Amino acid sequence: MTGLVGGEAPGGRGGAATGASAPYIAPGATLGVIGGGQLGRMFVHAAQSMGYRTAVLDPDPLSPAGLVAHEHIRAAYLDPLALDRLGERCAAITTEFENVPAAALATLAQRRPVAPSAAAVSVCQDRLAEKAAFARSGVACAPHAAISTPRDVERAADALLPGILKTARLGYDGKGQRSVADRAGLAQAFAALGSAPCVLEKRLPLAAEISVVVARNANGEGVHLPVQDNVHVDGILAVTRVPARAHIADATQAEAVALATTLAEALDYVGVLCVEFFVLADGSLVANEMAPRPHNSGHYSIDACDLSQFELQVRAMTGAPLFAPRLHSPCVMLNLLGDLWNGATAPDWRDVLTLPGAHLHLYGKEEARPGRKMGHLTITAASAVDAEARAADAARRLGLAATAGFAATGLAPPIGLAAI
Ligand code: AIR
Repeated sequence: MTGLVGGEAPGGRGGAATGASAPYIAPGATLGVIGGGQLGRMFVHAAQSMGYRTAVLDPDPLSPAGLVAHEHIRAAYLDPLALDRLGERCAAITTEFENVPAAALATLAQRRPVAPSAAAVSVCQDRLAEKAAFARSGVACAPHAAISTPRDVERAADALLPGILKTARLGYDGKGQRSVADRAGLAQAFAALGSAPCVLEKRLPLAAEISVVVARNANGEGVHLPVQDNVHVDGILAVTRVPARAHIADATQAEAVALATTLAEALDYVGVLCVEFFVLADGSLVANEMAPRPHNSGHYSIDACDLSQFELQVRAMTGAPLFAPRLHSPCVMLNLLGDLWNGATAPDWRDVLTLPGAHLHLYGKEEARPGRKMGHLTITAASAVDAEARAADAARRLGLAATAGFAATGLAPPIGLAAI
């Protein structure tokens, strides 16, 4: 199950689907996505390569997905005319961003298949609802408390400190999060987050962070990508390795897949769902959060698997057969954040493009801001050792290895090259 392949979800009726009862939407139809960021852009690429027309709803005239779709509806997510037009145009609709209101999906669902459902998305959009869903499925998560008022700040249990204060809604890529050491810090962080409803989570000693991307269709058939081994720097994903490194036991990975599958089934989920887990020192798993869409940690699947998370998103929403993705090349994915840009000037990519197995993905974002995801680089190789060495080389060539916090990724300078 683990190692080089993904698989059929345990307990699911996965693998090649036969006798599917949900309607199949054939190529030629238009598929819609609400949200026009990089995840929407990679969905559009996958849908187009499979012969679908595409429509994107996003207010930003320069949204990465809007720029490449057949049609870009430039309007607010809840604009009734825009939703009407999307519903009229599209045979099925999906989403790509937690900021897309679930109500927009609910409106469209009156008319067209929407995957994932508004109900599933709304659970994933609210950290408290998400933790309640974990609890209902018997999935452990970090000790936590709701913090909505100054009184909650005073009353929070000492045992939750030091902790991390996270806004209950709308946080992504490290946004809406503050590390807090003590109660005074908690009060400051709550004020800094605009006194919005928050969740205080106890800071746990992590041995590793992993994630599982599952895909499930309307017939209840599920598959998953191989488990991702992730390293975050400053709350933003920096590096994903697949296969996971040796300190993440096969049994731990198998358990993560089983838990992610249980959650997808409990939500009666249709589409692509990513569940992030903390691995504690004793190998036990604690669920961190769920994303109701493809995930940054699954981007490697475009270049390293025979079925990508974006193609899975298309297949799940169109009722096409699902098969278990197979990792054909060990890989390391490096995120390319706006910090690498010098003002409006991008790095000179030529140096990194000389590396065999380097797959560069740039999202076409106009403005490079620190911490903003501008692209990613996946290095595929014949062995995990080679992928690791070449990724370290790529990080050095890009100047990534010299950035603050990069040492935490564990990517060592390649043998034979001067220490970074
Ligand atoms: N995204 C969604 N949740 C987490 C992330 N990273 C993607 C989506 C969204 C885009 O990031 O594709 O549309 C927003 O990126 P930005 O840089 O414009 O904030």
